[in-house]
Amino acid sequence: MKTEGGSDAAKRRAGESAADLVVDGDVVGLGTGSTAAHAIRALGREVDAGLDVHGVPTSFDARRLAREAGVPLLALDEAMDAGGIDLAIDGADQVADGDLVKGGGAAHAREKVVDAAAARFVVVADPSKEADALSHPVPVELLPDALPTVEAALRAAGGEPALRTAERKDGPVVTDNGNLVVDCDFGRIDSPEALARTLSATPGVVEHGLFVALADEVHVGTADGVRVRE
Ligand code: ABF
Repeated sequence: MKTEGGSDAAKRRAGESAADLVVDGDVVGLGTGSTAAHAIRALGREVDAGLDVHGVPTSFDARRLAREAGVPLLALDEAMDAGGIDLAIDGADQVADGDLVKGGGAAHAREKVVDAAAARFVVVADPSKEADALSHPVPVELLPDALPTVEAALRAAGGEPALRTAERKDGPVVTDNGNLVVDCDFGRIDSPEALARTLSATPGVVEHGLFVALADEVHVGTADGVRVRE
């Protein structure tokens, strides 16, 4: 089976490789997307086999999948009270030198909160996500009323914003948080850190999809195995 952006077998190898890192008693951040979904299903099988683990979902979709897979869940505040998140496993739209573009699933605001809170953040990807430099359009979640001012700020920062629209109905994509998303094309991003600072400082921006220096390791599923980059 082929899925957009890479083979499902490679995504499965990456997801299962990251799930193998989980040990008894861990609290695990559960990412969004088809690669992280393989990790969630693998954790569900481990739970069936007796592993004591709790998940903290990064989205409505991750929560629903974890419930189906039988992974017990904690809310973020419960997880922090219980000692924090040991490991987060999450996908990416593009990976370059450990920096990421995320947000293809419009879940990057919660993903960043959970992934950044984790003691260890493991990215799962297939080779189609790897690049020498980030160039994927950057998803930007914003307050609906701020659309015109945020679009103007993004253009002033050298980007070309496009409001993300829903595939199955007329109108824009609405995030789990009730906000809009624009995908902003900046071309090749030579300084992700500087751009991340600019985006974070823009009034009305809730969160952007640049994850700079957050990942601890990247598990890339390949045709016959997994490459781990630290
Ligand atoms: C989420 O899902 C997003 O942050 C990222 O954009 C996307 C990756 O999806 P997939 O694993 O399906 O390619 O992690």
